[in-house]
Amino acid sequence: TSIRTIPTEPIEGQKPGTSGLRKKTEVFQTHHYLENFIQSIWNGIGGVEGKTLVLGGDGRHFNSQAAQVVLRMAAASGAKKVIVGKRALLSTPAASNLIRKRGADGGIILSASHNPGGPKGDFGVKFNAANGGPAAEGITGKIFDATKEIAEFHIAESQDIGLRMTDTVMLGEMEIEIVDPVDDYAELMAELFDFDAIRALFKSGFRMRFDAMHAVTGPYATRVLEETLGASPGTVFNAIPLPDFGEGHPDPNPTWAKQLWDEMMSDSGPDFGAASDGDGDRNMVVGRHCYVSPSDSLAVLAANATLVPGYKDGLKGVARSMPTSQAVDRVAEKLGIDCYETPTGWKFFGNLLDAGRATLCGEESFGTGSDHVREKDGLWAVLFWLNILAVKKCSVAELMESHWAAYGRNYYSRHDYEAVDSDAAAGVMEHVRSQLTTLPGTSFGSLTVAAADEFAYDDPVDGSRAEGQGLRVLFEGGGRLVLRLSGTGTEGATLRVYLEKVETDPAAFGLDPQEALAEVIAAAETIAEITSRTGRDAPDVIT
Ligand code: VG1
Ligand code: CO
Repeated sequence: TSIRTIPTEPIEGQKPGTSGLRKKTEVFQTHHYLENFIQSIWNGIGGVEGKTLVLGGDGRHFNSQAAQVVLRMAAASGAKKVIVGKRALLSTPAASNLIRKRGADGGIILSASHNPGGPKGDFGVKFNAANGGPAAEGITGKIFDATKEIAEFHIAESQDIGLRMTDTVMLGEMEIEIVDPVDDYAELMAELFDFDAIRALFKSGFRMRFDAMHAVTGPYATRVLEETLGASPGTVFNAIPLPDFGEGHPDPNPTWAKQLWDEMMSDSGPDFGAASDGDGDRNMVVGRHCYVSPSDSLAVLAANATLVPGYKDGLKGVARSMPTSQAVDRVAEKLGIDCYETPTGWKFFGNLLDAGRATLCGEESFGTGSDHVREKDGLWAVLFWLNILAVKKCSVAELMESHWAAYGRNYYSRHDYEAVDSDAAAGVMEHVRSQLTTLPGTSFGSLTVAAADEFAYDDPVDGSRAEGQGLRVLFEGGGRLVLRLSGTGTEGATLRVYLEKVETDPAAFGLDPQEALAEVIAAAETIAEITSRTGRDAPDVIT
């Protein structure tokens, strides 16, 4: 195999965001765009010579072609081996698991996660480190620096490698091991959960629906839920991964998983519903007539963790991203364990998990995970719920009611304003920032501001500091208003407004969150002037 060195020039804007580099697919397909970024990853991590990497993606448009480029570039730069999922597929948590299990030096995940795919959709590339987790800020910073200095890239000349069968082949000196993308992951799930109990639950007539959203979790969910645990055939729907996700938006929430939602809100609906996103790291869980907010889900998993074999000895600690509701804080308090508050993005949980300070982590954005891998994990969260329900033998609604009765209810919602003019969105943030010192003591209806700040995080493990991680307005009594700009979008800016209110009166546990949060929502509008500054009179997505 001959190796070609091709001169190139830096391309602007290749800065990794909350979770890797995401751009329109057609941008990734323009001349040398992908090659520049991959070479910059190699350069930013000190080269890949002699290293073993894991490679896979969520199957979206351009996944296969991009995987071939990564293979040729890994070979050209002297990588020893690449372990790649069959058809270049790997869910994000499965990739994380493979990196750890095989002791690989890192991995490349080809995904834009919950963003739509297809020729007109989005594509993305993420680098995960040897711990299996998304590269920390120090590394993504070096990768970004490398994108600004790149002058050439190296690529092996070769025909496309056949990835349709498990096999081991060579590309020049580099070994390529093509593995079944589901096997190792399914094994890990069987170690963590009581599969017999879940099997018995399905046998007893418990009905479930899992919306794989035509994304990567289809094969994983079908194997584990239907083939291994005995859920009836057809439990998993939209199960075949498609390059454009069936023209859908692979984001598991009430808006985009509409079919599942409608089934769950019907009287004759199944007992339990779940959905996962493009790359399989997000989850939504819903009971019949009972939506579980991701923040509440994290709290429920923490409170019931010892019912599950993998966590029977208890939790070392828990962690949540700052905008995630404080429901899990109440549980940690009761359990007498530490609760960490990190910036948005899974990369901030890595050190806490590695250091054994936290066992469970979660984000309000439908992300939950544990120290079994270093990514959030959609199907894992669903199995955790099934295991708890199998032990407690109650409905999702009953479980939520008893949880709130014990801990109180943190009403929570996120309002997203998508593809907003970037300057207008920056204006909203600046306007709120300018009030941070004057807000404390001010009242909005019955709400009084106790404190306001811009969130910064000092990592307790390595001492690194992350600043500018969201604006917080904290109300007396525990309510909060948080604003931040998305770091995963590819069009204009997405403004995220996070709303929380703590309710301790059992008589008020049954409200619609939007009603319960009305005062916080009104305060957000007054403080942030969203309507007048963005020209939007309602959010695009409410979760
Ligand atoms: C969003 C979520 C964040 C999540 C990230 C990646 O980021 O808010 O909690 O970690 O997506 O999730 P942002 O910057 O757009 O708010 V995934 O499943 O899209 O990789
Ligand atoms: Co995802």
